[in-house]
Amino acid sequence: MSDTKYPPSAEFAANAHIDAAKYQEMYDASINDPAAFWGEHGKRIDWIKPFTKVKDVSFDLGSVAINWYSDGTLNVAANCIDRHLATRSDQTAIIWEPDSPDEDALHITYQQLHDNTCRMANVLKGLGVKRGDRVVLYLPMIPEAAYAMLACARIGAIHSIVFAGFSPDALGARVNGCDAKVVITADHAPRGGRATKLKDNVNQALLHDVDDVKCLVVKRTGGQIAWREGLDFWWHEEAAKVSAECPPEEMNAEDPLFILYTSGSTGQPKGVVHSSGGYLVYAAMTQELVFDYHPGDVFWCTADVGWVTGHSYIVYGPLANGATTIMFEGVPTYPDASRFWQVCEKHKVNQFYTAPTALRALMGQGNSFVEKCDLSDLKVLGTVGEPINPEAWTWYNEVVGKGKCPIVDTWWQTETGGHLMTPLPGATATKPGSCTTPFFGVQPVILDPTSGTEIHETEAEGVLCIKDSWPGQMRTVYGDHERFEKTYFSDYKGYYFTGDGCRRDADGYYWITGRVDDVINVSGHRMGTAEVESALVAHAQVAEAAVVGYPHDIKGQGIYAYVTLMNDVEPTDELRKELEKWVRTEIGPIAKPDLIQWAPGLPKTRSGKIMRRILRKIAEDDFGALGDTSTLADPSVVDELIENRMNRG
Ligand code: 6R9
Repeated sequence: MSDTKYPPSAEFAANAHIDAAKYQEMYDASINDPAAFWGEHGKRIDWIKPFTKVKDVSFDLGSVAINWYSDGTLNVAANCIDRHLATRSDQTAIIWEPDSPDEDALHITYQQLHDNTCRMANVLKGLGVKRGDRVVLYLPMIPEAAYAMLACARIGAIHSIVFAGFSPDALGARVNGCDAKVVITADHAPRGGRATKLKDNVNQALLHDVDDVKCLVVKRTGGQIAWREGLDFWWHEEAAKVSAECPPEEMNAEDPLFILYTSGSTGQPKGVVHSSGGYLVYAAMTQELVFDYHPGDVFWCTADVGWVTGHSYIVYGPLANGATTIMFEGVPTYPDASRFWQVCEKHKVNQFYTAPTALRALMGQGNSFVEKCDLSDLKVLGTVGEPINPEAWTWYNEVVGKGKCPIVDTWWQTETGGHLMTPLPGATATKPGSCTTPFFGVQPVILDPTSGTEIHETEAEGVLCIKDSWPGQMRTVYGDHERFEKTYFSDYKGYYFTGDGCRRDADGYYWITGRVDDVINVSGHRMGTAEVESALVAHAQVAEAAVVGYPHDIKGQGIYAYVTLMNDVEPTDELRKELEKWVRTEIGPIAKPDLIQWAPGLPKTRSGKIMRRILRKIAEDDFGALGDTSTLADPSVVDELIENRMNRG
């Protein structure tokens, strides 16, 4: 880990929203009087009925309740669209860049965004969607995804986006899980030159017990699809029948804006619920200050709207600020490894926000792909999703940013709604690999994992918790508040538990060391090992499975599965391929195991608990120090597993 510091240039700091002195002053104010601080910043957005209460929060187990601005009313879509129309109706809100560079980009103005969102809202109403109903979005990265999100917000419906890379089964579980009224999808989703048959996936998902769910279909490619007469509707046909005006519903600040499923350490993914008021204040404020966004800038977050990063930093944050935001349908390496940089040049991107896994993949292709593009408009570079290794950081800084663009390494989670720890580009001297210091109002604490007590020394290492609430915090797990309390507030009483391990250095800088639970981070995407295991054991020939992460050059972590087969089943390469395919169809391509090791036995304690610590060590090819194995029921299985390990060097 490097301790070299990279301070912002004096010129950058002078023109930034926040410099070092201002950061300190505002941070102190945010901690000393949170109600006054957030009361002031709550005014960033427009309220129909202004709030009088700012914060009403309890982290006490049994009565966890998180409320911000709770007597205020607003409409999120009106904040992201209508309030800009007087001054920016002709300004581009969304630049859509298609998968193939041969297809034209679209520039969608705020007025067009208004009209299309209203049409979508009216179509949804026509399909019977009412305030409080759930709508599932299963869409490519196309403008209709933003219209659909904002249309739900406009009529007070709750959206739940399912990443288009998820399988029909995963989609079905999420449609069922929130009892959705309508699914919005597209015929096919082009990505990296290949097309996913989204509508067919929806049909398969709805074969279960929700086959009366209506489906609104966007025509993206005109590809072949199976139609369910009476249940399926073309977006372009319905849009032509409705008005481009739809009055925004007056919503309470605490009314849910969306549900987003995310992986945890146990069981199936949980539906993270975000609020309307607090979430929007927090997304808007972080988008402006963390990226030092100024009016007229072009902002590009390369995430997919299926992840929280896309929610907060493609749609809600930028649009609440009246920004120009890019929505990119493709992948970084198609048609070749210069795609990102060509898009930056073409649209004169000022702030660019991506994931370390993408940077590592592109770095491996050599500098020429970057150097042939004009990146002179770039001002700020951001990363998110996993710790960034200093090599990738340095490459990003020197080759992409030419040493003149501050890098903001933003640490946050689906649960947090927006950035919690991050540099501010005009204020913070960065260190490669550190997410540096907390955002306003955020109080990170490091706890001793065994005693659960707070470590007060500056230099510390342990589990990362947050002491008090911030407006963007998730409010509950959809339909299961008890699970919310148990997951985040029960291990360390009185704190929000992040699930991450963390080190604080002598300068008070924070370094995320990775998950301390059974969640692995594959290419910046969260995967519960339990989910992959339950997919594997659902296969008729699998008796038992244990899944762990291991270091992977590009993905950060790869998925390593130990599989015990049923008696009499031959372990063959064919079966290995079949299991890989099985997991792809059960969950989706991102869950496919990278390595599958046949395990005649798994190391278990006498009480039957799988000793994952040992499996992790073997998967890491670091079995010299396995620690105490004396509690194992049968220590000999370990030698067998080491002997046949799949990751060698
Ligand atoms: C936004 C997002 C959250 C988990 C989080 C942590 C890891 C995210 C990071 C980072 C180190 C960063 N993580 N950003 N680790 N440095 N800058 O990624 O949300 O998908 O919920 O993942 O990702 O482990 O706990 P989500």
